[in-house]
Amino acid sequence: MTVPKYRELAEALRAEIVRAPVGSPTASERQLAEDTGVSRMTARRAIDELVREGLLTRQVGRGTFVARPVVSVPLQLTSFTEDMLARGYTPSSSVLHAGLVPADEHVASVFGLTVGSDVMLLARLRLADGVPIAIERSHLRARLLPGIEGIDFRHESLYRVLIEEYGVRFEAGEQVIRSAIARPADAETLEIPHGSAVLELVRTSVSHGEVIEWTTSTYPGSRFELSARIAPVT
Ligand code: 16G
Repeated sequence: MTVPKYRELAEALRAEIVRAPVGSPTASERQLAEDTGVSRMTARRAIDELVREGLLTRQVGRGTFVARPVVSVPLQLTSFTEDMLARGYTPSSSVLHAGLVPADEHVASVFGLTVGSDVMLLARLRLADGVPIAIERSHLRARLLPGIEGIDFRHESLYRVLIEEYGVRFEAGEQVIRSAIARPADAETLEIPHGSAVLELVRTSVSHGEVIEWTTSTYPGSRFELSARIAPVT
């Protein structure tokens, strides 16, 4: 079965759009047709498709713009892998750092350990359909997770490993959400312009009354949004 030309073009554009800041203008039909050597009709149909998907928005007399963050996740104690799969994206990771490190004062106080105790530091770039979505820096209580420093997290979900290899299931968690400006190195890893706004989510997860995970996730503000169910005060 052959893929219609406009679909192919829409696919190529989708990859560019998810990397572009919300609100930025996209090429006009005419420009797109010229640049890619397709007919204006094909260019129009490709843009129509992306407008239908909600990735682009048309503003009469002004042009077409990148519409909204691509990934929306609920505020729940779920994993990146689960969140992305539930939204139809293919998750993947690249490991930036994995190994035991001595707890500094802050980390020690989060885990209730003495300064200098071994904790596992796992830093990963998380991607959805190959697009960088977050940098996650996880500190883990190494003493309860023997051998975790030897696990290859390129193709593994941390939460799956915790449940299946160590029997650790989280019963509670706390999440702090704050805005920040991307550190220059993070901006490069996330492929966003220097000085971009990011969301930082700091999660502390507890199992059997002990903090097991303390993770800071840094998301580009342009590619990500959070949603939460709100309930009336009882
Ligand atoms: C989520 C969690 C993060 C956790 C990760 C595990 C937030 C803000 N953070 O990204 O704390 O370490 O999932 O994902 O939601 P994984 O099981 O796919 O490795």
